[in-house]
Amino acid sequence: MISQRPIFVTEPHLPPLQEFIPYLEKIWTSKRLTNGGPFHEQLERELADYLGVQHLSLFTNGTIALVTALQALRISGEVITTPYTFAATAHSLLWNNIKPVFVDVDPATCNLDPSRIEEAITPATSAILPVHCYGIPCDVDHIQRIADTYGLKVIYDAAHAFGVKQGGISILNHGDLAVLSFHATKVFNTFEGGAIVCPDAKIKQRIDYLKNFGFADEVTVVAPGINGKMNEVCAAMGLLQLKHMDQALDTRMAIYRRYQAAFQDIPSLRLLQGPAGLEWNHAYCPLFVGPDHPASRDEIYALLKSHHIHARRYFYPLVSSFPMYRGLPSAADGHLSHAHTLAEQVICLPISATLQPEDQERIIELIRQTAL
Ligand code: T4K
Repeated sequence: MISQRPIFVTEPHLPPLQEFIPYLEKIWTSKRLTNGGPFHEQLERELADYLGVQHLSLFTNGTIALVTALQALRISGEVITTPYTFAATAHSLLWNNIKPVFVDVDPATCNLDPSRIEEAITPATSAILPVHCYGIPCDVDHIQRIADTYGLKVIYDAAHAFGVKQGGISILNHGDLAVLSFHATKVFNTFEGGAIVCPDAKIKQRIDYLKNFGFADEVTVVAPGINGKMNEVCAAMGLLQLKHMDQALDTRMAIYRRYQAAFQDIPSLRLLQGPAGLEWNHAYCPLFVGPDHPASRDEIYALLKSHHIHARRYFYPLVSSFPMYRGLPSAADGHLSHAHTLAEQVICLPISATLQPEDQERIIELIRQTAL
C-alpha cells in the first residue's frame, strides 16, 4: 500500500532522544538555565571550529541576531537588500528605523545582482544586506569591491548558509558580519536559535553586550541592548546536532542528486545549481517551473498538497509586495522583474535528513506526471 504519511518541506533532523537526556540531566543538576551558561560557551567554541570562523555569538533566533548586527555596526539611513528572501531580512531594517532599498536578483543564483547595486546607492546608504539565498553564495568579491569604493558596511543574511564553503573557505567569513539561523527548519537547528559571525573579538564583545540588554558588568549598561541570549537547552541541542551534522549533510546531498537525476530530461523544470568548487549544504531544493511546462507551479503545489506533500513557495510573495514595503520606490514591479519571475516559478521540494527514499519517489513520480 502506498504511504500517505504527510511530508513537510523542511522536516527537522532530531538526534535520538536518549542522547539528549544526559544534557538535560546536567542542566537540571547545575540549575544553570541561561545567560551564558556552560553549554552556550561550549557551543560557541565548537561551532566556530566546525564552521571555520574566528568568533561567533549565539542568539535566541536569526531575526534578533539580524536586528542586533545592524545595531552593532550602527547602521542607519538606507540599506540595499534583496526582495527575494524571507520577511525577517527586511523586517530587521524596519525594526532599526532603516529604509530598505530593494535591488533585483540574478536569476541564475537568486541572489542580489551586484551589477544593479551602484545605481541604488544614495548619500543616505550605509550598508548592503545581501542573502546567501538557499545557501548559494552571493558574488562576495564584487559586493565587497562596491562596499569598499563607497565606504559601505556589508552584513550577510546567512540564515541558509550553515557550513557552506567555497574553495575550501567558509562563506561566513565574508562581509563585516554574517548572521545564521538555527530555526527548527534549518540544516542545523537548536529548536530556535541563531548566531552572528564576527571577524574579531572586539566586535563580538559589543554584540555580547547588546544581546544581554547592554550589560557590560553587574552595574554598567553600555547600550540599549535587547534580550537575545540562547538558553542552555537550545545550546545543548546544538552540541548534540553537531555530532550528527556530517551524516545529515551527506543525506541531503544524496536527496538533491536523486531529484536532479529525476528531472534532468525535463527542460521546463530547472533545479538550482551551485557554482564549481562549492561545498553546498542543500538547505533547500528550489525547483523552477518554466512557462512552457504543461502544469503551472501552483498546479504542482496543489497536486502535491492533495497527496499530503507540503512543498512551499519560498519566496512567494516577494517581500517588496508586503503592505509595509510596497509603497517604496524600489519596490516597483518593473524594477524587480527577475525576482518576480522567480517568485512566480519557484516551488521548494521536501529535502531533509529524514526524508525516506520511498517518499521521495512519490514526490518525483507526481511531478514527472505533470510533464506528460
Ligand atoms: N533570513 C532568512 C533568509 C530566513 O530564511 C529566515 C528564516 C530568517 C532570516 C530568520 O531566522 P529565524 O528568526 O527564523 O531564526 C520558516 C522558518 O520559521 C524560518 O526560520 C525560515 N527562515 C523560513 C524560510 O521558513 P515558515 O513560516 O515557512 O515556517 P512553518 O512553520 O510554516 O514551517 C515550514 C514547514 O516546516 C512546515 O510545513 C512544517 C515543517 N516544520 C516546521 C516547524 C516549525 C516541522 O516539521 N517542524 C517544526 O517544528 O518559516
